[in-house]
Amino acid sequence: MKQIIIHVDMDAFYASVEMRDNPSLRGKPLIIGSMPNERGVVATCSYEARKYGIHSAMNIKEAYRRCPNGIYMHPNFDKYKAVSEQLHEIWNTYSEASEYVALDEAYLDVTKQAENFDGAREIARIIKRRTLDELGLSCSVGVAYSKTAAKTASEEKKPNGYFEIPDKKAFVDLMIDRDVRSLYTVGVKTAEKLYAAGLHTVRDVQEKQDEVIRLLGKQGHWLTQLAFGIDNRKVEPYLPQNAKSISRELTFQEDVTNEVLLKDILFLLSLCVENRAKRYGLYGKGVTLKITFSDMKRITRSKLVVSCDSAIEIYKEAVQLFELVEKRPIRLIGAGIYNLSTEYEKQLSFDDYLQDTSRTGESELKEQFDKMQCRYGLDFEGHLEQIYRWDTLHKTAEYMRKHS
Ligand code: TTP
Ligand code: MG
Repeated sequence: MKQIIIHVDMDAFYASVEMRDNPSLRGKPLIIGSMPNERGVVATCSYEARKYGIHSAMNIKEAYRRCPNGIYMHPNFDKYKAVSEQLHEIWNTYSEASEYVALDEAYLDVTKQAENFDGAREIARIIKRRTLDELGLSCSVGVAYSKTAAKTASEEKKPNGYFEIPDKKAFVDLMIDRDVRSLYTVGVKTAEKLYAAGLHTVRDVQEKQDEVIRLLGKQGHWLTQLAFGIDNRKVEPYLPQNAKSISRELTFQEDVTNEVLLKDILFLLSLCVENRAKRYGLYGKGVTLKITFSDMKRITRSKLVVSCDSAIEIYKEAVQLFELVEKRPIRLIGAGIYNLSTEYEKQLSFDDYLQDTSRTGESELKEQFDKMQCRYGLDFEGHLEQIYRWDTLHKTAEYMRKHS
């Protein structure tokens, strides 16, 4: 079936929102992420900052070396989330199905509404216009016959871009002499494998299909299809229960060995996970613990549980997993739930008849809050909103680390 797909992607999203709300930041190299004196990375940066070679996921120290005069800011996720919801309203007006890929990015199936590429061009124009007029933000839009081509098109003229790729031939003509990296889903590691085998361009992938499949297996098959512009995937509307997991993690400014502190942090992370799970009405049938040690070795431990969405349950399971982990200095710790479902599944034991009243673990929760108040002198229970926020959670954790 013929499809017409729009891919929308906001320009320098977090940075643009901050510049919109604070005109003194406009036209300057603005870097959103960690602070230069902290550990961490760049989330994104303004196009002015990109001139210094700064990009998403770059170590913040490296960014600072390149641009010491830049303006550095922590992200404000609550704000970006709110903007994202306003964007969804605009996008949903014009599409049959909207697949949100990130806060600032979506695929829109406009096959019906647009009828043809002229119609899609008009929808794209309206979306760009409304995004600017109503939200004060610019975006780049691609219109194409497939998801990959639409994504490629939206990147083609960034920022504030518009580009069309009407059919496979147009896609192949555009891509044929480009580096394999320009085929989306080819990351650094895959590219290295291809380069090592002498395959550099999309043309090489087209001409040496067997070789690509031999090197990369299933992914190789998908790549050879892409090299010919073949991608029949449909736009999958976002449903919260399709999310694979809900988790939160935290990187310390200095490595931590204190187990009491680490468990207390697991409790705060569990509160954040609960908050998100409840917002979407989701239960997890598994709990995960994630750790990065000081030498960057990463581990994930997980455990199947009865349906769970409460902080105290997540916390208790995560602590059990934690007890089994080797004791070494820890750089990052995270907790989460997976195997999500919108249904609460009751256990089949007799105890469960009592469950609806005892399940929430009210008294255990209270006890944990009290213990932590004694340890750190902070009223956690009265400041849950701050715990849920990434930036204040970070500050709280650092305070706890210094006072433990
Ligand atoms: P992107 O759309 O990849 O980047 P962007 O919108 O900032 O810039 P561009 O104009 O190139 O599209 O990601 C959207 C947001 O997601 C970005 O503003 C910040 C966040 N993000 C991270 O936090 N870490 C990352 O590594 C990336 C890539 C993005
Ligand atoms: Mg973007």
